Amino acid sequence: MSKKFLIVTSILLVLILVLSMVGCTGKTGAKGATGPQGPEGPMGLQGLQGEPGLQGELGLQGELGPKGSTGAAGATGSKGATGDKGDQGEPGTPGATGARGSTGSKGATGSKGATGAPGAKGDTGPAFSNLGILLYVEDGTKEIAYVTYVLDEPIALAGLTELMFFQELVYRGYVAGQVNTFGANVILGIDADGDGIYEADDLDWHFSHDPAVLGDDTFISMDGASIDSVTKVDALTIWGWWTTNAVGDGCGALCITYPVLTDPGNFVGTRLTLDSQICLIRFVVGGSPNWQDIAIRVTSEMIPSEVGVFPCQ
Ligand SMILES: [Ca+2]
Ligand SMILES: [Ca+2]
Repeated sequence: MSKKFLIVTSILLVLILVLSMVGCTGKTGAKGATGPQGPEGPMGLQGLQGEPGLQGELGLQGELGPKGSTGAAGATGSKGATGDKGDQGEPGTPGATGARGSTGSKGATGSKGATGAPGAKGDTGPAFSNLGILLYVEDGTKEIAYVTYVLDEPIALAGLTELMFFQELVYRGYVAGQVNTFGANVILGIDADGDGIYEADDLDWHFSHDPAVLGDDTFISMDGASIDSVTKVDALTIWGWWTTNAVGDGCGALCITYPVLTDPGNFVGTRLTLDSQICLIRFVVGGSPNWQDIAIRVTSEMIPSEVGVFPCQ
């Protein structure tokens, strides 16, 4: 705008100067009438764009808005996962012992059981003649050879009605001054105190005559019948049965045949009674000078429990 204005102004001044120079030569005429107004000049050029203005200041914070209404309740949540198993608790204190209950009534007697089947037949035992036992002593003052038969059930004195055996002289040495003709002796072990146990060590007693080895029991002994070759002996008919005295330190002088032993009158001064029970039977060789370097075989129908020589060698 201002540039266009300068150009118009300059043109006007130049025109005025030229007109002045022309006038200087004549008289100055009358002042001309005012010319008509010139046409409007063209529009000036647009000015350059101004610089950007400075940034305005931050406005003030608005006031707090109104409070909102309460919202609707939320939906129920899903069930939680199961927790880990807890540790085991401490053992509880034992309870007090209960009182003992009353005794129940006695039950009825049961019925008798059925009779069992018969047992199998046992093996046939050895033949009578094969049961011989050889009894040998070198010096009967120091030893006794024996075979023992322990009875399955004790037998009362009066209950022994037979005691038969064979004896055979197998060997006999010559010993100066000794008769050496006795056969085997028989010993009956007696449970004198009735406790069911035979406690006497009758073999030891033949040498010791010590009451202590009898315990509370005793024995009865048959002195041997004489022997020459083979002899059948019915022991209960042999004269010469004896037992210990009541104290147990010597012989009770019976010296009778066996059946008389059942007479209580013969028990005086001994340990025997009518109730005395025989627990075992022995056949023996030895126990006195009457047996020297002699071997005798005895044979009976009883089954031996033990064979040996006392004292053990
Ligand atoms: Ca006894
Ligand atoms: Ca006893």
